Formats: sequence, structure tokens, C-alpha cells
Amino acid sequence: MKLKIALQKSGRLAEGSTEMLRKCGIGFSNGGGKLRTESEDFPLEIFFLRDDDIPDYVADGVADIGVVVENVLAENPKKVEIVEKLGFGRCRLSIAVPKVFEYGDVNDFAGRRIATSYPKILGEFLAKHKVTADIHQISGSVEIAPSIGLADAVCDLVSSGSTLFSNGLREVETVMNSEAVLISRMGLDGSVAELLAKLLFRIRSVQAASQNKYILLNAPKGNVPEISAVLPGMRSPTIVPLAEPGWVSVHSVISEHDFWDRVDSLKSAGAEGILVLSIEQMIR
Ligand code: PRT
Ligand code: ZN
Repeated sequence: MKLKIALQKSGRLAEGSTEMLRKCGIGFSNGGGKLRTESEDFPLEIFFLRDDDIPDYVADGVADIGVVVENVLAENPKKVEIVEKLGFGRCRLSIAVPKVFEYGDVNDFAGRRIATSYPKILGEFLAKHKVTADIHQISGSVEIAPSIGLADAVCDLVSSGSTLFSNGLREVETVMNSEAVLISRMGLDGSVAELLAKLLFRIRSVQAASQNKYILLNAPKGNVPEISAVLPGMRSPTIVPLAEPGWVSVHSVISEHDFWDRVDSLKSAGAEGILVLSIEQMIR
């Protein structure tokens, strides 16, 4: 019995998907542009597909699970379950206008033509704001639509913003934020569900590790209560005596997102020689 996963064959999600599985201890080869392969480390059968086709394959049960992006699912909803956000492939779907467009708010799109590959998502956004615009669906090179007179604005995926900038466009509204998600077919059960649970446990451990850092520091013993208050750790910090009397080494896990604020508090609490290491896995 194997868990069947659908991954993007090549493109922006391919590397993130392979990397995620590798960190979960699941390696595989995709040499020679194969469309199907198996992992030697985990009962996993892998299909390589276009990202747009993955929700269908999962909904139809050809694959049990798959990696897709939220914008693809929202534009073309399928009967699948979103199991976990994966934190890569991040971008946003935004409306952008030529620099000369004097933009105030969404009402300025009333009666205007907006070019997009995401007519459904854009339509829902405009309806929510009670704005009626002319949605012009095109499948690619959306950013050039205003300069060739095809549209007054565009609604497209943005990551760094450099594509918009180099086409003389300015981002004015975020329609949705998107990232890669793991989806599964409905009603997964039995040993396949068990394999998914096992995989998910690994994915969550990898994600927890990437969101945390291991921190070591030295401090006078008397400062430990103040330092511990800044460093909750998984249970509580580990305190190890140093060779120098009256000094200890404090070890703990710290969240990446408020990391710098905590480091400042630690220094004020008397911490010295602070070392910060990345964590490979974090098993809870
Ligand atoms: O062949 P297949 O159908 O599998 O691939 P694809 O061509 O449909 O998709 P791919 O690999 O290009 O993108 C897959 C997903 O990656 C998208 O659906 C998004 O969710 C996500 N993603 C993340 C992006 C971007 N970042 C992104 N920057 N998708 C597209 N872009 C394009 C955007 O359309 C624009 O042309 O990059 C340009 C903007 O980039 P910046 O950095 O200049 O802002
Ligand atoms: Zn695609």
C-alpha cells in the first residue's frame, strides 16, 4: 500500500515540494523527466503533473494527496480537503494600474476593463465591493495588457513586484494572498489515511523547526529567572553550570518571528555570548 502524491512537474512549486519531502526524509529521483516515480524511503508514489491539473487528479482519486497553490484552488474549486499550509510558493494576487491612473479606491474600477487569468477570484472581489467592471480573461502576459490598449488595469500574481514595475504598473489592491497547500481527496481512510498522518507529522516537525531557532547564552546564575522569563523554551530552558563559578549556560528554543526583540531583552537581562543555531527537526 502506497500513498499517492501529485506534485508539480516543473515550475515554482516543484523545488519547494521536493525540498519539503527531502527534509521529511523522503527522497526520490525525477531524472529523465519521468511522470511517475516512487520513494525508496517511504511508501510514496509520486506523479509529476501541471499544477492546474493536480486538484482534478486528487478530487478524482487518481492521487490521494497533492501540492497546489491557493490561487489555483480558489479560481477552480474542486472537492478536495486542504490539509496543511506549506509556507512556500508565496505570492499575492493584486490589481495594478498604469502609473498615470489616478487611483482613489476600488470604485475607480467601475466600468473599466481589467485583464486577468483569474476571472472568478477577481469577479468575487469586485462583487464584494459592489463594483461592476469588465473582466477581460487572458491566459498569459497579463502585465502588458494596459500598454497595448487591451485593458485599463490588470489583476495578476505578484511576488517581488519587479514585473509590474518594469511594465509601468503600480499595485493598488491585494485581492488574495496565496501559498502552497497540501490537499487530500475526500474521505481518505484506512492505511492511506495512516500514511498521510505519518507524513503530516513529519511536515509539521519540519515546519516547526524552520520557525524556531536554538539559542545558547551565558549569564550570571542570579539572572536566570529574568532570562527564563524571556525564554519559555519547549518546556523550560536547560541550565548548565559553567566552569567559572556563579555562571551558567542557558539553552532554549526561540520563535523566529519575535527573535530580535527577545535578543534585545536577553541582553538587557545580562546575557552574554549568545549563539543562535538553526534546527533540523522539532518533534513535539
Ligand atoms: O506548468 P504549470 O502549469 O505547472 O506551471 P505554471 O506556469 O502555471 O505555474 P508557475 O510554476 O509559474 O507558478 C505556480 C504558482 O506559483 C502560481 O500559481 C503562484 O501561486 C505561485 N507564484 C509565486 C507565482 C509567483 N510567485 C510569481 N511571481 N506565480 C507566478 N508569478 C509570476 C507572475 O504571474 C508575474 O508574471 O511572476 C511574475 C511576477 O513576479 P515578480 O517577482 O516580478 O512580482
Ligand atoms: Zn499552471
